[in-house]
Amino acid sequence: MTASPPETTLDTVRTWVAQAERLCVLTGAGVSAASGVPTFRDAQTGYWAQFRAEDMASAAGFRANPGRVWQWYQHRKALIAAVQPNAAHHALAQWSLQHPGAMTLVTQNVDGLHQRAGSTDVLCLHGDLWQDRWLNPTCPQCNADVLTDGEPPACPCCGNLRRPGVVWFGEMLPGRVLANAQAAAEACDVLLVVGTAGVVYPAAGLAQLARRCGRRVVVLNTAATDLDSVADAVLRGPATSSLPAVLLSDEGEGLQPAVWY
Ligand code: BV8
Repeated sequence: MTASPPETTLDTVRTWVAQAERLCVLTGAGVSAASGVPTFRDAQTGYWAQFRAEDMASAAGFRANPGRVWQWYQHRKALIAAVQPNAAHHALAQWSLQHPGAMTLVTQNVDGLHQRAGSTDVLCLHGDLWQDRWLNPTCPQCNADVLTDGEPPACPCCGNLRRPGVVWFGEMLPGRVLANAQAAAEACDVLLVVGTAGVVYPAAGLAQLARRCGRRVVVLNTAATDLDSVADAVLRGPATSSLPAVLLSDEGEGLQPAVWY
């Protein structure tokens, strides 16, 4: 894709969004980066650097070492509890308020920052870091309010472990959530793909699906992604700049874009 004058691409995308009756937005870890939440593949810092995220974010990894995986999620929860949503989260929530029912927000993120910024009805493809659930089928005494104090906590009667309420690699996504996300990608006028490397499926497949249905696809990212080739336009820059510039008409005036092409 040849570079075009910054104002052309950005203004074109703004026009597409302004004319859209239905907007679908797919977000990834890059949207939370400016809040201080390491992106999924950067999340391995310090002690955790010795582990691969894919090994930690899997049922096999958890069963192999429940304590270590449980502590990794406790580490991430503590980190996320200490940060705030950023301008990207707020721009999405504000646009949705200004255009009731016109946005379907689909996220791969499990941090809950979209919801803390005020977004509602968020389709969480990969679950929720703040919701735990049982690892195995429950016994009659399994009660989330009556747990051992181990890491992970367990049912004192049958030993069933609590596990993070996220979707691990190799696990199916929640069927209704995925179906609703796919329907939104098929039916939208514009799909914004923001802050995701586009390598994790079936989430990344939403971009191809929208494209196959003749929908406008725009990728907003600080770096090249696997989905750039599917996009009608690519806005290169941080989501804290690009989303307000695209969504909020009074934003971006005189904005010095990183590069929009
Ligand atoms: C499934 C929750 C059916 C956990 C996550 C072999 C066996 C089994 C499955 C597979 C297999 N091979 C392939 C698969 C499919 C697999 C997959 O896609 N693997 C990939 C790695 C190849 N998918 C699955 O397993 C899914 N389930 O397919 O079920 C099945 C079942 C059995 C067997 C076969 C199939 C389940 C996937 C869900 C995994 N769970 N999260 C947790 O968080 O702990 S995924 C995890 O990655 C996060 O949710 C994260 O959001 C997501 C995607 O990553 P990104 O969001 O893209 O983040 P990343 O760090 O990669 O990139 C950040 C981007 O932001 C970058 O592009 C960067 O440039 C940009 N950026 C940075 N800063 C900014 C920015 N952009 C804008 N502004 C900034 N400031």
